[in-house]
Amino acid sequence: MEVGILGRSMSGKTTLFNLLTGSEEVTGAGGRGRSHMGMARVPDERLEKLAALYSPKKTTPATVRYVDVPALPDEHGREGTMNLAELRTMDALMVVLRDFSSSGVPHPDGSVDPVRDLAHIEEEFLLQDQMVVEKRLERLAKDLARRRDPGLAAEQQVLRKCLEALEAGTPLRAAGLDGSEVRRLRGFTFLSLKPMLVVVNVDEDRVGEDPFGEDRWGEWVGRPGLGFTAVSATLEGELARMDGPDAEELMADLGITDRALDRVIRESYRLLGLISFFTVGEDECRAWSIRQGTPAVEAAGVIHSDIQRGFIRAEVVRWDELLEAGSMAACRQKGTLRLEGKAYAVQDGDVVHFRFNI
Ligand SMILES: Nc1nc2c(ncn2[C@@H]2O[C@H](COP(=O)(O)OP(=O)(O)O)[C@@H](O)[C@H]2O)c(=O)[nH]1
Ligand SMILES: [Mg+2]
Repeated sequence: MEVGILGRSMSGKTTLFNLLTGSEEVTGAGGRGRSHMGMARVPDERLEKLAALYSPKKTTPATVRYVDVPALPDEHGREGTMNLAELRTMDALMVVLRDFSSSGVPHPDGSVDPVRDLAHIEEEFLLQDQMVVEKRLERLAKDLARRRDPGLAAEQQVLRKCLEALEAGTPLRAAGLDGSEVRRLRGFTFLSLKPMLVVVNVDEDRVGEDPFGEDRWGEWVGRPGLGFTAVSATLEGELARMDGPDAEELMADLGITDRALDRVIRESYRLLGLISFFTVGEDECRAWSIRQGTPAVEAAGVIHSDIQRGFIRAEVVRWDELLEAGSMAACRQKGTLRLEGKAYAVQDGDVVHFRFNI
């Protein structure tokens, strides 16, 4: 599962990518053109508390994989078109919008306007998706004239619904498609269907404010499949370079209680449709990523294919019930430890011990 980072050049993509993933890629004009991949750890208080109970040798959080996808350079080496081919391969997108005023950093359009920049990107996505839909519908009409094929007819029906939405300026995320329709569309890798996190990179002195309360954001906030968060890449960089206590002092001075980067990662994870279950023990406490609704036997396979193959049952307890009881054995005595079968849909926050036999 990958999140592609996109946006205008000099909006802070690479700065944020480095902070999220602990990378050291070149920022500014020098870093243009090439994309790079890195992993961010998903901050999770539940895992930290479980680790405090078990004092394991190793604690392994869930991760989100980010790809910094800059625009393709034009023939003069300046910002060209979006790298749509690469963005199409991503599971979710994170668009970085410049809302900081620094005169030292030129905006490619000469003025700072994050809502305009977002609208341009969305328009381009709609246009690209519409071209794909129209081309496919033409082909389908020809094929269906030659032979009736129920599969193709169903595809045509879904694509007509898509075309109607796109012509009305509605991204496919918000087109009211149901699960089976979305599955049918998977092969098209539509850009406007991808969940998207909108990250507004604000001036340092505005970190305490909520920019999305402003009128200009009104028509965007609350749209399906979109998440919104504000960060100051500069401030996050300063906090990252500080020791824990110093960082906390600065945050207290600024009146902020949580780290914007943590919010970005958690929100990315949510938009990817991922939830975490935990395994615990003296060797390792670990968070594992699954999609909502994953049956226990498949969740077992995320850990190891042998555990999936030899699955007998899952012993499950909620993370907070385990913390309260102090051990799996105590949960068993209290009756909070459940025995679940293959089909059990593993829940976010479940601590699972798989019984298996190979
Ligand atoms: N003042 C200010 N400058 C920033 C901020 N974020 C990034 N920059 C600067 O803007 C320039 C472009 O940043 P970069 O991350 O390379 O942008 P990219 O082209 O989107 O990858 C660099 O010189 C950064 O130091 C910010 O929040 N505030
Ligand atoms: Mg860059």
